Amino acid sequence: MSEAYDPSLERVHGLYATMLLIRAFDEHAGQARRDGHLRGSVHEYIGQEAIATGVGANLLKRDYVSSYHRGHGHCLAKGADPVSMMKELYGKADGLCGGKGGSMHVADFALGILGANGVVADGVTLAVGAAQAVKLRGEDRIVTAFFGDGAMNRGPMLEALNWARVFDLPVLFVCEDNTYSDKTRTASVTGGPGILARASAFGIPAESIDGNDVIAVDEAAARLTRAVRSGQGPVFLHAKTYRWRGHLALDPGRYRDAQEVSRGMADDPIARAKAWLFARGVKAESLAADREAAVERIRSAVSQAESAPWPRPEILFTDVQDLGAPT
Ligand SMILES: Cc1ncc(C[n+]2csc(CCOP(=O)(O)OP(=O)(O)O)c2C)c(N)n1
Ligand SMILES: [Mg+2]
Repeated sequence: MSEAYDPSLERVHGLYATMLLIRAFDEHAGQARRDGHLRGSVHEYIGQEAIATGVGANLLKRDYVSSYHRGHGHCLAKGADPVSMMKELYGKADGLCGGKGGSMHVADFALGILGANGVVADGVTLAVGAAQAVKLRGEDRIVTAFFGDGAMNRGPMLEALNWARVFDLPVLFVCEDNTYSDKTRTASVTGGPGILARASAFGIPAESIDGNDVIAVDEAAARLTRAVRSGQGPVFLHAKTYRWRGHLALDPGRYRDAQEVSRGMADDPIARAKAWLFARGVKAESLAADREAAVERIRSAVSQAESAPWPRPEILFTDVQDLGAPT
């Protein structure tokens, strides 16, 4: 960690509150899917909150982010409204995407959120395309691409890394390494010396951090976003974490060793930030109240989403592209 980085109590407290909001959102989303209140795929981000939170805290409203199927945390950390997001998950008319996207396609262009994305690694190529537009137009913004360890084994990922380097594009690549690609241990299907080596092979500066330490993520993201903003081209952050739940809300995840899961869950990014704050004098009651406030905010978002109107059937035929002409 660099000497200059010394986060204030307020900053870490804010990071803690964001992580609580993300966790409360996904605790509800996962349960609502298991209870049959939501349709489609829901991928919980539980256990990985420090990454979106620490990176998001260093992004500006005008910056772009692309996300992937496990995307709720990235959208919330970039400032998406939890009520509009929850309505989107429930498929309601005034959800962020009019109820047409659902969990895997939340987007909010007004906040630079280019979208979650169900196709592994495709959000990354989208981010690089956006970064090329930013550079061609001479705009003062950067692009962050969030993706999983599994994405590193797809062809478009390698094209994206190459393109970003060749054109020195303003991209922060953030690989969230939660050990798994669906039901497969990623290491068992990955050749060569690993993720960092792959990014480095394209000439992109790359580093690994403890992705469950929100302070370490914030420090790295502050430094790396500064580097990207200065025009030096792409950088790559590899953040180690662990996926607490099954791949999807409906996956009980029984293919994993119970001891491994308990070890993973013992390293809780929220508990770690809480301990840091407690050691510096923040009262236990105040930290518990933060948790209750996040849960209450999500409870309210859910009740608004439940009572919101459904889309009209006619919207099925809007936003449809027909031979290049939007109809
Ligand atoms: C191109 C493509 N291939 C396969 C899938 C099916 N699939 C969905 S998620 C996933 C695993 C992705 O793993 P990772 O990128 O590590 O993200 P994580 O789910 O661990 O967050 C796979 C194979 C897909 N959605 N897209
Ligand atoms: Mg993974």
